[in-house]
Amino acid sequence: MRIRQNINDLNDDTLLWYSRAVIEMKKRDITDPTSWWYQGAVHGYGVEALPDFSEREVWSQATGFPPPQSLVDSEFWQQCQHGTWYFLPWHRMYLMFFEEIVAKTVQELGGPADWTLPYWNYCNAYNPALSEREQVEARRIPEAFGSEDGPNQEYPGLWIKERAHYEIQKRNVSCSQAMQRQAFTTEVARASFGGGVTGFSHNGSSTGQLEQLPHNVVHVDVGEVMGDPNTAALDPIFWLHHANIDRLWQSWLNQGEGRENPGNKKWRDFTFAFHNAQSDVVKVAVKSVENLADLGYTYSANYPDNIEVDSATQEKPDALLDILAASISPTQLSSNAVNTELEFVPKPQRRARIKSLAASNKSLQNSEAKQTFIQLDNIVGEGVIAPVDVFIKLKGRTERHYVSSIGLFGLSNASRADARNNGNGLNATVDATEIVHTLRQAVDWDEEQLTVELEPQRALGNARLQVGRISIYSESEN
Ligand SMILES: [Cu+2]
Repeated sequence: MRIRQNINDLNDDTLLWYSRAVIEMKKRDITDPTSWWYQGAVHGYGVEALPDFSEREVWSQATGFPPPQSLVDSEFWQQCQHGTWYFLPWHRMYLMFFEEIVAKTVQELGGPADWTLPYWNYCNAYNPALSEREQVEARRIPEAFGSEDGPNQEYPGLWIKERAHYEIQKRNVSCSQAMQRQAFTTEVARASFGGGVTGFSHNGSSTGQLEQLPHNVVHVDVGEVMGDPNTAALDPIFWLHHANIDRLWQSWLNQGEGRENPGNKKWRDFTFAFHNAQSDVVKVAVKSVENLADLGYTYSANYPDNIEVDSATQEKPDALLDILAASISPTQLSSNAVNTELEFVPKPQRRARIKSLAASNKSLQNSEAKQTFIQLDNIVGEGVIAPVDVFIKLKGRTERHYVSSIGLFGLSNASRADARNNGNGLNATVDATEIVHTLRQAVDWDEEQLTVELEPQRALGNARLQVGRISIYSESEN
């Protein structure tokens, strides 16, 4: 049984052999399924010149570049599943074959036979059992991967020039919002744990909470190569980030209380094709990877119970949601905060009335709070954009209230209409239940004064970003 370890707890040669294997795999030709380049292209491939970032510049470093077009268009490249309920199982399979290929390479180089992928546990930035210093360390790219100043001399294979940040902002590594979700998938709101029901979805828009935060947000906070799905898997830290996401899936199941994988045959029987370490094609069904117990590896630790979930509110996956308000024109983002006023649905047409609760709900328990979601649709743009913070604010007031952060991973792909994408952009849902519940209890609360504010965590540079529609949904009264 392989045990995937927390990278900050390692005290053996795992990273030394990882570094050597990366260097070896980079020598292999881009057409070789066991090469670093081919493995990266299984996730995504593109040679676009984006504002502030050139995919071509990254890919042109590959041995054997440019690849034959037949390979670019094959059923093995550009397969990553995003914005879909296949996000978790596809990435699990991807990691398993990658780990097998690295392990075989390590062995060929004279290393141990049981090389195992470690995980990067940034969730520990919130672990109260750790010291302040350890919490900060948890959300920094581990030092073996180098720093802003260059590679770590002992582990040259683990460095990549194109990273925007080594220290991830604390709000961007919050894992508890995902862990508290109860439904793996839900058609009511897109705020599920594992993503919405879709078919094969290379750049989908039914993103689950685990995929949104921390997954997407960490991708775009590291930025550059990691911030673009067409290059992300070329950064050696990618695989440790995904090992942590894979671990959180199992930890979520272990929490019980009704948390389970979809029983739907469409999910369970869906198959994906990969190459194993012998370069043979292997077809894998989702149901064969849904439980770690069947897979021959496990993690050294689960997501710990001492990290408190953000909210004490009770999720009701079956609740009906009514639309309360929506923006009437697209919101153009700039590097500064942008406030969007919303048009409220006329009251007779609205069943969920936040205001009607205002007077009486001071005594309401959190568990009785009405679920409220902010939905951002049709997010289009170009470039690798920093995480975007979402706030709510009452008109005429200066204080704003943080709701969550979103990462627009895959923005350029999703905004471009071509054979693989419809060009409608990305969507994101954030859970505003807790903050709206608190605000409702304020004396002068008036729901119709509610505005949504969006602010990128860093300047946009030459990148551009537009949110087509912002809307608020709340749980129906009946
Ligand atoms: Cu990813």
